[in-house]
Amino acid sequence: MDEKARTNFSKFLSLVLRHRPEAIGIRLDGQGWIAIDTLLAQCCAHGRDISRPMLDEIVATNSKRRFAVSEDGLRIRASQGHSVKVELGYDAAVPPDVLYHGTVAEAIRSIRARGLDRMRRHHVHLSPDTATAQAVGARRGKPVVLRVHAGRMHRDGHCFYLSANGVWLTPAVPPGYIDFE
Ligand code: HQG
Repeated sequence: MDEKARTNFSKFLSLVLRHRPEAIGIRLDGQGWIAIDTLLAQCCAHGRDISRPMLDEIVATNSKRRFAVSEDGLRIRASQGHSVKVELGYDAAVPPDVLYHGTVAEAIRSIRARGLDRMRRHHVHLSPDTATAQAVGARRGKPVVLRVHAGRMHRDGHCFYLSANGVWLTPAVPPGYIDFE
């Protein structure tokens, strides 16, 4: 598979494993898992002919490790980023003192007023380093990176989770924990 085909299929997988499983007639379980056999059969039935080795290649090479295969090798799910209702079951974790959020200038006024909102996802997504946050913001325009005082938030009783692919998740970040300069 070339890079373009992999990206293309990875986007399709993100769509069905995070947002629109019904687009290919599958149902995710409560934790977001689907049997790989079922997934591949339904992909095929909807004009996407993907073999198991191709799927494994995408899981292994995905730059953000977006997808996780169960230990028995039978099921797959997205590690984070869902808009459909799932309970990923990550344990609460203690975050580092500072985490970063990549956004764009247009969003700053609203973020100053009401903090970071999870918008259409389950959580606000925070990155452990500025380079990742820059890349996240750059998806929408010229990136602006905000510093989030995660350690202080946690001490104040806010919950944090660490996804299987290293993204920090929290329900919301009030404006008092954000550095805007
Ligand atoms: C912004 C990608 C106005 C927020 C990335 C962001 C990440 C506000 C947008 C992952 C706001 C939501 C998540 C407020 C937040 N007012 N705008 N109060 N609060 N926003 O895509 O963090 O490729 O849902 O700054 O790499 O951009 O999908 O979240 O710009 O890891 O694997 O509202 O998605 O990963 O956008 O990205 P998103 P995000 P994947």
